[in-house]
Order: sequence, then C-alpha cells, then structure tokens
Amino acid sequence: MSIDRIALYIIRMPLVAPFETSFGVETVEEKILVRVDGDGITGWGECVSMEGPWYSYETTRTAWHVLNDFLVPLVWRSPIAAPQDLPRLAARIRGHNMAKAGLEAALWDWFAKGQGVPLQKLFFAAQTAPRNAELPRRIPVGVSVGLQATPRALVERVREYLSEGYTRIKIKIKPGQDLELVRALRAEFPTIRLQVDANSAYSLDDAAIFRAMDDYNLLLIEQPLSNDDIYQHSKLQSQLKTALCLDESIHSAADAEAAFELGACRIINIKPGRVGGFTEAIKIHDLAARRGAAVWCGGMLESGIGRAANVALASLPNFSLPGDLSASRRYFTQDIVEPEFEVDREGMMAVPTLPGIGVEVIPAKLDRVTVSSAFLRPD
Ligand code: OSB
Ligand code: MG
Repeated sequence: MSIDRIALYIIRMPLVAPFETSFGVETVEEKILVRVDGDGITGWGECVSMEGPWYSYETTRTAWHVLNDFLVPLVWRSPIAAPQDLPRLAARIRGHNMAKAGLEAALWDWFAKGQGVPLQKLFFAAQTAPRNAELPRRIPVGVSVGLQATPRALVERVREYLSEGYTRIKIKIKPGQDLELVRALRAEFPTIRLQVDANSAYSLDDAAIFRAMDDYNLLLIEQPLSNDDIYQHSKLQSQLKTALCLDESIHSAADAEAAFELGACRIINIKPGRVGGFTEAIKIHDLAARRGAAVWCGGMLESGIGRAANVALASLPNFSLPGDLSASRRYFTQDIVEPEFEVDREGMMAVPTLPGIGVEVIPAKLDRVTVSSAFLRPD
C-alpha cells in the first residue's frame, strides 16, 4: 500500500450557539482536516487545534506549520506499514500532539478502509484490556454544557438536553460561577449524572470551593488547577471525596501513570488530539484498565470526522463513563458527514460499522466550510 497525496484543509463551522468556558467564548469551530490518498482509498483525520492558544498552546497555524513542514514529509521519507508507525517516526518532533494526532487519524482511517474493517475493530485489536465478548453497537454519551447567562438559563438548557436523552451532564465552571450552578442543578435534578469542568481556572487557594462540592454527588471534577500541573492536583485530591479527573495536564501514558501514582486524579479524560493520537490514547486506556481506573472520551467540538473516530475509541471496554460525544446537531446546523451523529431517547449513540470512520464526507458540505486547502505530494 502506498500514499501518493496528502491534503490539508482549514474548515470553519459556525456553532449553533456560542460555547463559553473559563478560557473564552467560541462561536465558530476552526479545524484542520487531513486527507490521505493512495491505492484508490481516501482516509480522513481531524486535527482539533483551535484558532487561539487558550486550551493548549497549539493553534490552527502552528498545527498547519508542523503538519506541512515536518509531519507530512515523514510520510514521504519513510514507509508506513501501520498507523502506529507514525507516532514512532514523529517522536523526535517535540509536542504538537494535535498536529500529530490529525495525521495519525487519517492514517487509521486509510488503513482500516484498506482492510475493509471499521475503526472500532482496529482499535479493539490494538488494545490490551480484558475483552468484552462483543463490540458494542451503541454507547452511552453525555453532553458538555457551556457557561450560560444565568443559573436559570443553565437549568433550562440542561432540562432540554435531558429531554433529548442525554444521561450525563457536564457543566463548565469558572471562579464566580461554580457552586451556585451546581446547587441550582441539584435542586432541580437531584439524581442525574453530573460533573463539572473548570478548564484550569482555579488555584489551591480555592480548595474550599471544591470541598463544598463534595456534598453534591458529582461524578467528577475535571481539571480544576493549572493546565500543566500534576503535583498540586494531588494536594487537592487528598482533600476531597469526589474524584478529580485530569484533561489538560495529561499528554501521554507516562503523564497518566505519574498522575495516578501521585494521587493527582482517579479518572482521566482521554482526547486523542491532546495525547498525540489514537495509539497513545489506547495506551492510556490500557494503563487505566490495569489500574482499575475509569477513563472517558473527551471532545473538542469536532466535526463528524473527528467524532466518528472518537466514538469508535469510546467503545473500548474500559471507557466506563459516558464521553463528551454529542449529536452533530448539538454543535452544528449541518455536519460535513452523512449520516450525521444522533443520540437516541436512551442517550445512546450508534458506533459506525462501515469501514474506517464509517461515515461519508460529503464534498458539497465540505466545500461550504473550507476556507483554504493545500495538496502535498512526495517531491
Ligand atoms: O475541556 O473538555 C474540554 C471543548 C473545547 C475545548 C476543551 C473542552 C471542550 C469541551 C467540549 O468540553 C466537549 C465536546 O466536544 O462536546
Ligand atoms: Mg476539559
């Protein structure tokens, strides 16, 4: 099998409603798509870097630079026999995990389509956790709800998502909008599966806020402290009954091991983009399974391309908590793939069963959101 062209696209997709976190407000999702062509097969991957360096240091432009000038040339220079070859070849490039993951994702799709199997099958074959007898056809999913104008507005937004079927709600918090939101939601919905995400907005001085959250039966508290911290989280976790979950701080299986060993968290949010791709994501899944720790699949407001691969990943046996994997229409008026992703009345999402990502990229829909593209060939 050989790859003869790699294309990069910048897409901009307007969100159905602004998404506000402690680091800012998003109204349009800008992403890079990676398209790998060879042997008559097309593979698609999504690079989840954002326009600005607010969630992590990567941006659309840094990811484009690293893909165009360093990662794609690796594919031209070295034979790639499996998607797992990319992280090995790319190891000498420091950081830039989202750029790496975008290209690796396109390779996963290309290889899976070459073998005529869904990504779910390839991911299952790669993981080492105890295997379920059968691959799940549907998985439970959750929704991540941004900061709203008032606690009342948040309660109504959550009521809407619950009525659509979602069985796990995650809310964003930031200093000044935290306990009050949890209290308002618990007063209205005493038993729903509820968790909070601070996106690194607090310091250890705020420990009392999190101790107070212990009274509200939260599933977890996600990334309360610095984006690059593990040690301070261990100091906070030891003061809490509620599990801490790390997102921003975990870039590899080694980070995950350090965090578990130090007692910095009991749960990890796995985002393939943040950890450099699906190969590393599966390693973290396996490590957590060996330790009896829970993981779940995070999201970066992906288009249907990124979502498809994430759903396949989230169907692995140790993804024991619902992920941030919501229906296409929760994010966009129109997705770029068909069929779009849907959530049923029980809050379940179907795992694609066709080869590769298992959904079709619709050229006219892609055109409508593409703002630039480059077609790269071996020189
Ligand atoms: O921290 O999980 C996060 C979106 C962008 C950047 C960071 C995060 C998020 C989300 C959205 O919470 C999850 C989703 O894709 O539904
Ligand atoms: Mg998060």
